[in-house]
Amino acid sequence: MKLYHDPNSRSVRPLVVLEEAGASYDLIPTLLSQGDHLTTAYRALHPLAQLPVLVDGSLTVFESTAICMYLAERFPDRRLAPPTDSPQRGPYYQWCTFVPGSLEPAFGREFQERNGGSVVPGTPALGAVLSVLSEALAERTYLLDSGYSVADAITGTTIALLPKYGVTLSASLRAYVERLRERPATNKAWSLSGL
Ligand SMILES: N[C@@H](CCC(=O)N[C@@H](CS)C(=O)NCC(=O)O)C(=O)O
Repeated sequence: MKLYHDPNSRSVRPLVVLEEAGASYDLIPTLLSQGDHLTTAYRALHPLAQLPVLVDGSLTVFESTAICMYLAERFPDRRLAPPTDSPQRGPYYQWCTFVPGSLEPAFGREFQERNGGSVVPGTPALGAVLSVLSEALAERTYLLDSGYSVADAITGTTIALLPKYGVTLSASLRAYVERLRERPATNKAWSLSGL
C-alpha cells in the first residue's frame, strides 16, 4: 500500500488512519512546493493532480475522505468504523463528510472575507461550523457515541491544523485535539507531519 504524502496537506488524514489501522505502507513523498504532483506520472494517479492518493495493489483511490473510509473497511478488525448494521452508521457518514462538506467551505469563506473577497451564498460561517463541533465534543470523547472512528481522524487532524491559520479553538476543541494526541498512532502520524 502506498500513500502519496506531503506533510502540509490533507494526506495527513489518511496517514493517521494507516497508523491507527496498524497497516504496513510506504509513504511516497510528494511535495507540492517542489511541484512533485505536476508530473505526468502523478497526474495518471489523480486527474486533478492533488494530494492525497492511495494505491492499494491495482486499486487507486483519491479524495482524502474516501481514502480514510476505504481504509476503515479494508482493516475491519481495527473497528475504525461502526458496523454496517449499527445505528451509529448515520452519524458516522455525517461526521466523515462534515469537514469536506461544511468545515472546508466555511474556512474558504473565512479566507475570502479576510481578503475582502465575495462569499459564495449559502456557505456557513466558520464560527458556526466550529460551534457545532465544539458542542458535539463537549458531551463525548469522540464524535461517535460508539467510540473512535475515522471521522475523528478526518476532523481532528483538520481542527489541529486550524491554529496554524490563526483560528482560535474553543476549550472543547482544544481538549479534543489533546485527547487525540494521546493516541500513540495519531501522535506518530501528526508528529511526522509537524503537528
Ligand atoms: N477534496 C480533495 C482536496 C484535495 C486538495 O485540495 N489537495 C491539496 C493539498 S491539501 C492539493 O493537492 N493542492 C495542490 C493543487 O491543487 O494544486 C481531498 O480531500 O482530497
